[in-house]
Amino acid sequence: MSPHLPLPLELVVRNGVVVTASDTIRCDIGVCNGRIVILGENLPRGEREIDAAGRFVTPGGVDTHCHLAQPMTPPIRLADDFESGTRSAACGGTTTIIPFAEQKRGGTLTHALEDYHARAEGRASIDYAFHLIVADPAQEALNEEIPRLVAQGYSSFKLYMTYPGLRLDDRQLLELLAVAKKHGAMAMVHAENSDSIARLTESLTAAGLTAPRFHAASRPMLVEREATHRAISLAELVDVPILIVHVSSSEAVEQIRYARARGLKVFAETCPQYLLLTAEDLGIDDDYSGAKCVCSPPPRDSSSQQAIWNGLAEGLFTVFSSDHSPFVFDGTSGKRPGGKEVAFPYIPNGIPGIETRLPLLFSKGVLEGRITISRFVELTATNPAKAYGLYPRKGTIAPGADADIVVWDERPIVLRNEMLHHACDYTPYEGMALSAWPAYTLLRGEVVWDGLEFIGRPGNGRFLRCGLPALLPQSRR
Ligand code: DUC
Ligand code: ZN
Ligand code: ZN
Repeated sequence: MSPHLPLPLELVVRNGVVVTASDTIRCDIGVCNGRIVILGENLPRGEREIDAAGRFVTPGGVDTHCHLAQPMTPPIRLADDFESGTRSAACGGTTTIIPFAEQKRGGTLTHALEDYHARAEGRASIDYAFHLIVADPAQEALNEEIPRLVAQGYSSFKLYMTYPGLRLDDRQLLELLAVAKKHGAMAMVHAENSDSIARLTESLTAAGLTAPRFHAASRPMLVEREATHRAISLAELVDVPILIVHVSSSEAVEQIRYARARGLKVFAETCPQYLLLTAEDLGIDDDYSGAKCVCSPPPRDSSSQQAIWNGLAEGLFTVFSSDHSPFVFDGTSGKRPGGKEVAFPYIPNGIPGIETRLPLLFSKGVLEGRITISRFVELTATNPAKAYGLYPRKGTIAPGADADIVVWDERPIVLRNEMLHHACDYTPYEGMALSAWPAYTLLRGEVVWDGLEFIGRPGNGRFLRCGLPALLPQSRR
């Protein structure tokens, strides 16, 4: 035993099968002051003990794409604020999130951040950082504000190629990619071709094709493929890494493969909805319940699902996030704005998934043999932490890391919305058979979920300043 080991240990997680992105080791984990201080066999008794009893133990999940408390145009409102959203995350094994602080056109990023900090303060029960959403790249933002914010720990920004109010043109994208290059930030890109979507939407609605399922027809794979290719090309021109978020389709996967084959530093993220839902979940007739699965990009078909699974298994994807963007189905503030069934262009985009992200991938990916458990850890914790400069404090189980830990319970579960802790009134995965759920989630050594109840505390989540991305070993990025 190391002579410098603080004794007694505050907590020992004993007899687990501890998994990191590279190893699977049967050992105990010793924790002091909320940090892991030792991994070893037969550690001395701790002040508190958790018996992992031979079960898998993985790093707390790092969900680097979720939307909480983001202001919307009334009556539309996101179902989850920082209190319900982080509670839900913790109960599904996630201990760090990076939601978005969205700049409004005419407003500053600094103002957006002040607003989002106030929304999180006193409410978050797990740790959090912020990505910026740059909607108004004026010279002041490009030359002064973004560089200052990157240095202050906001080292990633999302760029939208679609959505009124957010969409950037190619020149603006190039300017922002150049800023990312100069200051070492990570540019995240929402890749869909805006004008194509607008034209298709107009033709569909003019023909009276307004049911939720036509959302998928208004954003076919081609619009994602084209925008993905363009984003890759613009990043190549500037010579900067990018991360393409929520990749949904086999055609976008082809573009990522193309980029990798050219040796470009193009990273990709995907989400559970693109593995487990298809366009049929938006309705095979004009049933409005398909609105529950309206998100962008939309779910595709079984061959896209397979292409995404292949990409996850092979290491083509870097990050697996939830894109949690919850809107209630009933009531007036969500999928039925004002209490009415509306034409698909007016259905708020997004689905809940912050709590189900890890159990879905663990069950359908690891336990059904599609990905290894180390790959699961890499996709859900290690790489997200590296991509946004939070590693090795977050995203691994190693001495010096925060003691953010999940102990897995393998048992049959039928997923029901009533089991979940978000403020949304449905899950798109209702009735799905799972084979595991976290038995414990620990945040900095404190149990926040004990398999039955949320026992975290709003306000206990800490704001994290992100360093520069560290996905590429050979360079500072
Ligand atoms: N698409 C996004 O780009 N963001 C939130 C939800 C969605 O469906
Ligand atoms: Zn997006
Ligand atoms: Zn999103």
